[in-house]
Amino acid sequence: MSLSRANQLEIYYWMRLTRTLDERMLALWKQGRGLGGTFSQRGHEAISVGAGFALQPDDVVAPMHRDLGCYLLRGLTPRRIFASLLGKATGVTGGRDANLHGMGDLSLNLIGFISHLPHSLPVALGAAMSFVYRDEPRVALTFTGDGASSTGPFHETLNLAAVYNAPLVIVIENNQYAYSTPLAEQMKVFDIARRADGYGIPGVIVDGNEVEAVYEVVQAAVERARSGGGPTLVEAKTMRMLGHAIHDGAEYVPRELLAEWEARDPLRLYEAKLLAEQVCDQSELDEIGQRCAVEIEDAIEYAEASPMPQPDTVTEGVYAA
Ligand SMILES: Cc1ncc(C[n+]2csc(CCOP(=O)(O)OP(=O)(O)O)c2C)c(N)n1
Ligand SMILES: [Mg+2]
Repeated sequence: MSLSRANQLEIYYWMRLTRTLDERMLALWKQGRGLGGTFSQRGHEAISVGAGFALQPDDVVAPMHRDLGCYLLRGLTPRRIFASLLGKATGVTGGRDANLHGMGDLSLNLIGFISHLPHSLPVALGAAMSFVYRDEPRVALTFTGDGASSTGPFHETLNLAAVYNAPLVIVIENNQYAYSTPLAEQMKVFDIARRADGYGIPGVIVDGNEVEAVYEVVQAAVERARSGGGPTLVEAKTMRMLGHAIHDGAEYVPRELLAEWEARDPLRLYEAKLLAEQVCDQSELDEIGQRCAVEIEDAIEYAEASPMPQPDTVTEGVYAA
C-alpha cells in the first residue's frame, strides 16, 4: 500500500513525538526527576514507527525497550508513559516498576515488554497461533535485538513459527551492540536475516533509518502472514546512538562510528525526504514539532502531579505468592 500525504505526516508526527519524549525523558532523569531504568530510543524511531504503522488495530504487537514509538502509535498516551516512568499510580502498571518493562495494554493489542530477552518472541508466537486456531485474519509482530537473536528462545521461536506457518513477523533491531558487546564479538554472520535460512522462512534486510523502507518491508511481511504465507524475519540495520541505558556513557563505542550514523539520523532523513518531495514545507514540520513539545510537557506535568501508589495495593495483580 502506498502512503498518502496524511500517512506520511502522521508517521513524521509519531517519530517526532518519540524523539521529543526521549529527549525529555533523559533530561528528567538527569535532573533527578526520573526514577528507574531509562533506555534511549534515539536512532530507533524509524523501526518502531515504520513497523508499527504497518499493522492493523486488530493485530497484536509485542515491542521491546527501544520501541516507544510503537507504543505511542498503538495508543499508549504520553501521559500514561510518563506516569509509568515516574512510578505513579496513574501509570500502566499502577506504579509498580518505574520503567518501560511491562508497559502493555491488551485493550490496545499491546503486549508489555518482557525483560527476559527475547521472551516476547514465544509469547507473540502464542498470540499468532491463537489467531490460527480461531481462524482470525490477524497477525502478531514482535521486535528483538541483535544480542537477543543469539539466545535459545529466538531460535526455538523461529523454528516453531516456521513449522506451524504462524502469522508472525519478527523484526530484529540490529543496532550493532548488545550492551557493550559489538556484533562481531557475538556472531559470525553479519546479516542476521540469514538466520532465517536455517528455519526455511524468508529473511529480509532493510535500512532501519529509512522509515518508509521499514514500513514497506514490514507491511509486505504482515500481509504475507495474514494471507497464510507464514512468518518472516526482518532485519532492520541501525545504530544505538547512546549507551545501553542512561547510566552507560558508551565510551567503548568508536566516536567515528557514531558520527557516521548521526549523519543518517532517521528523523532528519525523513524531514529531508518530505521536504525534497514537497510533501510539506518547513513550517508544517515546525508546527508538528510544536504540537509534540506541548503534548510531552502536558504529559510530564500530569505524571509529576499524579500520586504514588497506595502501599495497600501492593498485592493487586499478584497471581502467586
Ligand atoms: C535473559 C536476559 N539476559 C540478560 C539481560 C540483560 N540485558 C538487558 S538488555 C541486554 C542487551 C540486549 O542487546 P540487544 O538484544 O542487542 O538489544 P539492544 O539493547 O541493543 O536494543 C542485556 C544483556 C536480559 N534482559 N535478559
Ligand atoms: Mg543491540
